[in-house]
Amino acid sequence: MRWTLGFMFVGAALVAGTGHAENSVRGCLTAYQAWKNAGGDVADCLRECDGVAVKADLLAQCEKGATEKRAAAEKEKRAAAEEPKRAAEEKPKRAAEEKPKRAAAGKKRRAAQRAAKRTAAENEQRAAQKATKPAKKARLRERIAAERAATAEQNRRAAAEAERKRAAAEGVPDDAVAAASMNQVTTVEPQPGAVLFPTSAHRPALVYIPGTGSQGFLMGSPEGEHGRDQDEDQHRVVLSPFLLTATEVTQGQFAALTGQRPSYFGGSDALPAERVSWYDALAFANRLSAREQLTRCYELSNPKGQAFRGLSEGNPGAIGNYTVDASPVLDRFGRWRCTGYRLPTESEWEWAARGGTTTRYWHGDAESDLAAAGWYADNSKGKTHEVAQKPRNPFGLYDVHGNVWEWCYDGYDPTYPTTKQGDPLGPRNGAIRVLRGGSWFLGASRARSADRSWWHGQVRFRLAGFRLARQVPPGSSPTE
Ligand SMILES: [Ca+2]
Ligand SMILES: [Ca+2]
Repeated sequence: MRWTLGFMFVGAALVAGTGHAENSVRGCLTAYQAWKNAGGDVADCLRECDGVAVKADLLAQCEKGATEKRAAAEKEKRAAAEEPKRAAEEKPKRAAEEKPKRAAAGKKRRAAQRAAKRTAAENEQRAAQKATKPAKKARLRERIAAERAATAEQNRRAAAEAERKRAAAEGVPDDAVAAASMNQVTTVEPQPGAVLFPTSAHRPALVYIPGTGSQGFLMGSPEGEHGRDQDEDQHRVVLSPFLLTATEVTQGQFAALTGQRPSYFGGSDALPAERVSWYDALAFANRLSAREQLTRCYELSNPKGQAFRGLSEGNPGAIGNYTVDASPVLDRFGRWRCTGYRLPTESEWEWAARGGTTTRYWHGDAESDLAAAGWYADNSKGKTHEVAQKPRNPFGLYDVHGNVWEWCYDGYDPTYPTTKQGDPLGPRNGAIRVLRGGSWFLGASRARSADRSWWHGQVRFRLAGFRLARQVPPGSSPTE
């Protein structure tokens, strides 16, 4: 800065041309102004003008400038010094100003949070309501099912009561008497195949089928058996003794008991009854039980609670809309409680058909053995044959291979149990029922002792008939 002043001073001196002192004063004044304008120190100003006759106003101006400058500096200093204080003073003020703002913001935030919470709660509630809807539906379904079951049970009881009254009128002993008599011990063990009850007008002769003993028999076929199916896995089954009709129920017997001739083939009463459904077979069994003053083995009723008696009450020849409830009459151990007639179970059928053998047919393994023992596709000439035209098996049974296919009680389950079974009933429910032994229409594989087949229980077709089983009455003795 000093050089500037010097320059200005020299410049002013050159411009001035009159009187050294006057020029010097003006020069100093000018320089001072310039100096001051440029922010220079007053002390410097005075020094620069030192030695020159400085007028009082110049000094005063210098003083004033210096004072102003100091004041400005001091003000600035004070301001700087006061800044923290001011800030400190302003802080609570600002805080006071901001407090309501913050409070408002907090309030807003909390409200938003509450709203979010509420929304979440509402969503949860709605979700819960949604979730309970299916549960409500399920409960409703359950209630409807329970009501239906109750109605069915009511109907069943009504039908059972009606049947009981009818049976009582016909002189049939009630179940309690029958059950008590069944608890008596059979003292004489009949020979396998012994005829315990001879043929009657209404049914074939009944032969004695021995029990298997505690080791059971091997049900099913060995893996290498020719014509074997996948559903024949071998497993042990223990069976109690029972009675079985020596032949299929004949057309004559069916007509004698029911007054009906549903069969396709004709010409002889000794032909097996066919075109009877599984339900018809059960109804026939119940009717035969009543006829012989035995207790029935099935509760058969339609949804209206009316007893089902077979054929004429059904839907003749039709596949379809049977809704007969076929409940077996069992004790609390799941065993037959009845003294009357029933379809053999699938395992009873196989045990009886084998007659103690393990070959494909009871007569042997070859197809010629089948031809010797039964009527099948290759020797039947396309029709059924009078029962008992072929030799009987070791348990006294005719036509277990071929002639008519035989309904068994069991529902069909393609998977056999793997554990040892005792008097198994098989699946009790299901529209599909087991058929055994092949028929006049079917090939050699279907006629095997182990073959399992099935069809809808309500179907009536010319391939299928049945034979009946019964408990061994106490004290039974052979009639021949
Ligand atoms: Ca047969
Ligand atoms: Ca099969």
